[in-house]
Amino acid sequence: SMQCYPGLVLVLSSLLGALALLQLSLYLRVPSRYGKHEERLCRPRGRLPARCAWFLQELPSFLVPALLLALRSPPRLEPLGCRLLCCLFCWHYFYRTFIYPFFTRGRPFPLQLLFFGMLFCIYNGFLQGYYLIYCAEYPNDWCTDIRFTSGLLLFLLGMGINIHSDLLLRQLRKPGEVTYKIPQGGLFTYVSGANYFGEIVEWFGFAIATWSLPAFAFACFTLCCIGPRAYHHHRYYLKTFTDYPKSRKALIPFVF
Ligand code: NDX
Repeated sequence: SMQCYPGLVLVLSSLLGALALLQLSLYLRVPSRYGKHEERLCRPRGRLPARCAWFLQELPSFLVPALLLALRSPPRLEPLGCRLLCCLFCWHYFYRTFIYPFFTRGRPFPLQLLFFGMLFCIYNGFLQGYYLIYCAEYPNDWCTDIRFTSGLLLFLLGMGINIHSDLLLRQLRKPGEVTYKIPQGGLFTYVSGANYFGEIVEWFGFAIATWSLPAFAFACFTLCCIGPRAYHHHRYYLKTFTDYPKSRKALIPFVF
């Protein structure tokens, strides 16, 4: 039966932090090669339709913690907080796995990145789920703690921004279309990476609500992964559209 090994959590979280730094060093200069940053468009081999790719890639992030939650043994009478927080994580990935892919109008996704993406989702799904279900301990009144309530609020706000922004992006294309247009409306009025901004706010909210090392490491990973990508999107738009709104920032409204 499984139990908590604090050393394992520490090692896995540190590795996630290191992976965040690796991402930052790799993707600050050149963007990761999918979507609008893929150079060779007409190479149908080695890709999967966006729908299958995002489904497969994100599935472990839902499945692994959901299974850990369902099959935990020995049963532990953990405070409500742990299960609730684990459910929040699963809830995001339920959306990302079972809803987002079925509406996406994205280009086919490179198999190689899909492979790494899936590995990452297994790793992170395990770390977050394992920590919350086997290790985390919260006082019984955690649900009224300012960290829990403010974190939850940020999480929900971020998720709302992320889902809304992805919807706005999707509506830029008719089914079957693969061209890029200038995103308009919602937070896109202020930033080029509105969906990324939402996702980053979401995971920092989650980190505050769980007040845990694994969740802070994941929030940093998210920042280092899609932060640079927002900057590259921004540069792409400025280069491609001469009428691109001048006051729009890359990631953080009014700042950067
Ligand atoms: N999946 C997270 N690293 C990633 C996939 C790539 O969920 O080797 C991280 C995630 C993975 C990455 C994942 C982990 C690290 C990897 C990386 C690849 C390399 C890297 C594996 C797992 C790696 C090391 C070295 C450490 C091993 O055609 P299209 O696709 O461009 O169409 C797009 C469309 N669109 C437009 N349509 C019309 N006009 C425009 N102007 C348009 N602009 C965009 O909208 C898409 O269909 C859609 C969204 O596009 P985009 O580019 O804005 O978002 P995208 O990057 O595709 O992300 C989609 C959502 C978004 O909400 C984002 O917040 C979330 O997923 N996401 C994405 C990446 C990571 C992540 C969240 C996280 O870290 N939490």
